[in-house]
Amino acid sequence: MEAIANHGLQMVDANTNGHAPIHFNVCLDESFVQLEPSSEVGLRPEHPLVISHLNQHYWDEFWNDDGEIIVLAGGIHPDDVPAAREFLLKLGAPVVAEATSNLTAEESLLHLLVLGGERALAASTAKRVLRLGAVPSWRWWRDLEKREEVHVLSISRAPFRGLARSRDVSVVPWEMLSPRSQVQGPKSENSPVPAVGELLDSYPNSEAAWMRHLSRIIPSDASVFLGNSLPIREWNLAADKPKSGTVFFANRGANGIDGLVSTWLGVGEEASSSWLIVGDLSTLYDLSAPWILPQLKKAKRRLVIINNGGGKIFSRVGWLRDLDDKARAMIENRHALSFEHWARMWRMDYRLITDWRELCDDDAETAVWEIRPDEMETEAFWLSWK
Ligand SMILES: Cc1ncc(C[n+]2csc(CCOP(=O)(O)OP(=O)(O)O)c2C)c(N)n1
Repeated sequence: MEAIANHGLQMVDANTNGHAPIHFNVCLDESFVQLEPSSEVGLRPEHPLVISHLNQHYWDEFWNDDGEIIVLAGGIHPDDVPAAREFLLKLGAPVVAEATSNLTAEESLLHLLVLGGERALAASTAKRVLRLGAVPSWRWWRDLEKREEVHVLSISRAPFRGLARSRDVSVVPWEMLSPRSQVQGPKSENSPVPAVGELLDSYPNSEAAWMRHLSRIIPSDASVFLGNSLPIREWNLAADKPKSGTVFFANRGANGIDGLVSTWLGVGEEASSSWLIVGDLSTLYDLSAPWILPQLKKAKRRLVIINNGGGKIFSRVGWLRDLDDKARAMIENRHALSFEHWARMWRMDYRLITDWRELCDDDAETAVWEIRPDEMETEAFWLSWK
């Protein structure tokens, strides 16, 4: 604290006598936090975005290794889809594709796509994992941290490994996917598809089932932004195959749930139909985002909030589930807010939808659909899907 005080701490205490929250403005100057690159900071000798001898070495090492291969694909820009498609067809290994891979509507790849998400991954016996695109959102991927015996290679436009440095995880640049890429190796068999469809039929108002309803109503050529956190996972598990021309985006990275509504408005600006499927807490983090609407082109925009009354991802995290209800309520930031007045404030159409049979589109320009999934059905769905 002393160190901070010496470097320009401003304390804004509006005469609260310590009985109310205190706002600290911590002003750090550059010399204190060393924002400038310094010659003393050890930079990696090879930049992962440059094709180099080291990257070639990682690449060869992977393909010269033995063992079945499984591909995890996610976060691939639509412009990069043709290269990914060509490569995957040549490889012929099973692919677990997130919606954001933009590969799930590719007819030519359907025979390679593995459905069933985490469940299919849990059954995988692959000894080599090839990540294509951004860091995957699967729990199974994160658990690779502890599985040193699995050889992981990432092919990505971003240099992030997505697993800790304790693991030998290599990231090679996207450009290595040239048509001349040599790929070979024993392939995993496509595992049988676990039947999620029947469960979704049984619990049609569960959160996962809402993803399927939404995927059926979203038209061709739409731009769809999946907001963190459960919507991404539930969409990957439950959505139908997208209609042709649908493109998917999501934010994966340091900013977390900040600015999701704004990012969606920017990413989908050129689309004639632009959809955001987002959690309630994430929406609450970005309430000022719609200020820009009057400056955007006219388009159909659907801001679909899955309002489950808080950050429910935390009720799906193993060790948190065992906490007492008070602690969980605090971590989830439970609330009973409605988004109606917020929607009206920004002159957006508003609908509250609690039953899947009420879901239908209309001619409104920008509309907020607040979906309240059935909590009991959601719980029952996850208990059965385990
Ligand atoms: C800026 C930021 N703060 C906090 C987090 C931690 N975080 C991850 S998911 C989440 C809750 C999201 O809640 P909601 O949008 O309601 O989605 P749900 O979990 O219910 O699907 C939080 C707080 C984060 N990712 N980013």
